[in-house]
Amino acid sequence: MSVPVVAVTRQIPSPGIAPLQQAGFEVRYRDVDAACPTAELAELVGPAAGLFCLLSERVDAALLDAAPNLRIVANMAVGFDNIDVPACTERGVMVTNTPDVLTDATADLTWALLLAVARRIGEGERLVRAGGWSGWRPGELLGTSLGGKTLGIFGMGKIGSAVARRAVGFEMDVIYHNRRVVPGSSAAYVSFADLLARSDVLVLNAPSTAETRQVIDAAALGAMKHTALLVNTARGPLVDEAALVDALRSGVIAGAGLDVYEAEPAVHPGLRELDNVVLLPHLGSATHEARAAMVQLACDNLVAVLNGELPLSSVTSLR
Ligand code: 8YV
Repeated sequence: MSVPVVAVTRQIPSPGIAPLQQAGFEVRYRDVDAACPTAELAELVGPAAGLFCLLSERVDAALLDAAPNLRIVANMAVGFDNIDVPACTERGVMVTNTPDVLTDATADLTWALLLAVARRIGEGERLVRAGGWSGWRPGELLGTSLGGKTLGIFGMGKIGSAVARRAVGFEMDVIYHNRRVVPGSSAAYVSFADLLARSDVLVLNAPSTAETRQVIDAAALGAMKHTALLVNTARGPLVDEAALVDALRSGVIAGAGLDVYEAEPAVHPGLRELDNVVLLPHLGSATHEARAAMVQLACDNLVAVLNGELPLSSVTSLR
């Protein structure tokens, strides 16, 4: 029997490709710390039965047609908006993702960003680093206290729920809006209009889909409190970035913390000019522990499917 070929699109952290080699696969490893250009991707994946890919690679019908032996696309991410799932399903290709193992890391980062915005940590750090700090002043860089304020969560899945759990320690009231009510949640379900109107801090934790695209547009921003803060650690397309720049410039809302952008790695130039926004380079799951577990889970999914077993975490269910 021939050995299955697995293509890995870019350099991955420890444990790397070891689990795939241990499984006896032939690994085509593009050991480069940069996204794989489209033309190179088709060449890399051509003979593969399994594809290990990341957010940075677009898996579409054209790529699938260039890889007729493909049986599984294992995305090293919980989000899978980079993959044309119906095109995979039509061709009998399983799609898997890496949920759970990054939930806490992403919820922690959401809070890091939330606190950075509320307490103006970016501005303070820049002041000290630039040598511009002249000593303690009672009115310097005053931020917003969180206790007793309302945290609004858009998207109450695993990450949204983990963000909500952390709010207890900050003594915030938590409300949320979701496609459906989440049984057993201690947070209160509200309409989207109420979420916008009542949140002192609005956190986005929903996937990027046709329904969530630009859910935060000029009208939504206009419905928020002037004192409100927006935090996005989900996906950039949930926010109309140009409208957000206008809202931050004109005081429609008070501040924002962004880990994700509409057209990564591009960042709207207006955002970089503003002091009331904290900008991170998509660090949600960036801990040694979470990334190692993501690599392992993506590899485990590949091993399972290529050995004729069910994957541990699939996006599609193929018959
Ligand atoms: C990943 C993420 O780092 O899992 C996701 O959906 O956004 C991040 O945790 C990134 O997608 C890597 O592919």
